[in-house]
Amino acid sequence: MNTATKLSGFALGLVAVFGAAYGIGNLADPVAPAAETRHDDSDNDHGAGDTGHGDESGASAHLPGGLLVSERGYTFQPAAAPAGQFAFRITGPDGAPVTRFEVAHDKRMHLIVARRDLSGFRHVHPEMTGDGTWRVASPLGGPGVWRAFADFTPEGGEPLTLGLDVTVPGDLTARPLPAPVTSTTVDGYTVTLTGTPEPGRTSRLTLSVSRDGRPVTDLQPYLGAYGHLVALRQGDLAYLHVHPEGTPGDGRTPAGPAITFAAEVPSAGAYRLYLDFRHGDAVHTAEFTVLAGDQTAPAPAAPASTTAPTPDAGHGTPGHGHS
Ligand SMILES: [Cu+2]
Repeated sequence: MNTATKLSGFALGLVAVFGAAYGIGNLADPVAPAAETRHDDSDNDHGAGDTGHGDESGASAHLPGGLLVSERGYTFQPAAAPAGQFAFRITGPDGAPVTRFEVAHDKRMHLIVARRDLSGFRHVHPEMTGDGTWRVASPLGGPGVWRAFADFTPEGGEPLTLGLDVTVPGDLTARPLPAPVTSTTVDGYTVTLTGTPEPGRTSRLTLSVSRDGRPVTDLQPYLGAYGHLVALRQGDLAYLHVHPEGTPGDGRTPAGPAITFAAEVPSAGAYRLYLDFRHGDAVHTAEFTVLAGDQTAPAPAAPASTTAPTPDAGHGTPGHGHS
């Protein structure tokens, strides 16, 4: 799994795929020709990339990421840690802790946590000791049940995201999911979203960053990109990690203000989007609630697709007030 392979996937627009496959597996897959043939009649089912995974254990091959604590023989196991720390291991098909991981997006392990009510998102990078134990200052922000996502690639394997519930005891204050918006602020930045995710097909989502009314055009690379986008589905916290189109330093990708993602969500429903971007030598996280599918979602700001006509024009809410 190398960067060039991933970039070719990006160039094909196969950026965002739920679950184990990042849309690149078939490049090394001897059954790829069959996969392409099947793709013709499978109409956008996750894009071409993961239709050829005949070697993956069937049941979970098409699930979104992060729903399973154990998948393809890899298991996300909590480990004892002193107060204020979070520790875990990934055990492999042989039952032993895995100690060899590929670097993906600058890190061998991405740990994302969100409380089950979708509040309190954090994205951190633990350090591994030689016995395969990963440790990090606890990102868990307060009482409640948290979902921890370990996003990694075992050496020589496919990317995988496993999910684990972690309870922080204490009095829980439930927070309702914030209403859908197309603009939000964080740390003095305003981030505006255009585009609407459509279930089952790739949608372009563009996030534009400004500060004090001026577009930010000097975003700093963070983990090899100008932005990282995680989407979590309300209800089960299905996990989607989306990387943007273009790479810093490729000669064609501007350092803002817009960061464009190609995202595919697996179903209609509400999703919480978390955009990590870096500016002023600090990482900021902008959050949005979006609705996908046949709901009263805000209409895209511009025609979003050159293909299918909008099937549900009657459901649009022009002048809905988001701007
Ligand atoms: Cu990360």
